[in-house]
Amino acid sequence: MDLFSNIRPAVEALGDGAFLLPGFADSDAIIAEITRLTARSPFRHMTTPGGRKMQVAMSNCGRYGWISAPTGYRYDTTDPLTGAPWPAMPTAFVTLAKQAASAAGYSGFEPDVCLINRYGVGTRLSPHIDQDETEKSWPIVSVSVGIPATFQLFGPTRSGGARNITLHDGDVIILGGKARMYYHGIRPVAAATDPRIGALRYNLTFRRAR
Ligand code: MD3
Ligand code: FE
Repeated sequence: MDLFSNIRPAVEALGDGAFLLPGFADSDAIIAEITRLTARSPFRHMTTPGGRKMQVAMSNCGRYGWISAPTGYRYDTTDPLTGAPWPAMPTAFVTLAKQAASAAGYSGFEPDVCLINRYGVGTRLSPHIDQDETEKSWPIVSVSVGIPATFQLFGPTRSGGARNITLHDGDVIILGGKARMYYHGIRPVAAATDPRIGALRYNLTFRRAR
């Protein structure tokens, strides 16, 4: 313990390379950026390779965007909805992701993707592993905004059951190490209201795709 512990962010180790930074992010500024970014590349419900529409509405910013399509999952520099490149990643987003990664012990993180997820009440994200990135050794940095959600963190398989972690407005989690390849999902979002955005939750995931 030193005299400066009060100005260091709280870092809660969740085990296996996962960390929680409660309230680390300035969600007011993030909401303003999401509004601006999604005026250019709007939220849309992507179709899975199995032919189902995803409940989560998505967009991206950065050099690459994550896309689900009937032909499969991929990262692409072009937004298939607009035919244009994804909007550039705001410098404030890059700084936030780098600082969060550093606080969790992952220095040198340079994200080239920011996937922007939008959840309404009842929206869920089924357990999955994020494995479409060429470079899988970098962590993923996740930022939650708006109404809370229950995040489920399984292990390398779904059979061992999950830890339930409530993610609140401004919370950041960093998934590195072994946890980077763990199954995870979001439980159906419970009814709640955020004074700025209403009954919505946004999540940013900063990734290194290539
Ligand atoms: C654990 N998003 O976009 S973020 C996703 O809240 C995704 O929108 C959720 O899962 C959301 O792929 C959860 C937290 C997260 C992100 C990546 C992970 C947890 C992770 C990668 C490995 C393990
Ligand atoms: Fe994921």
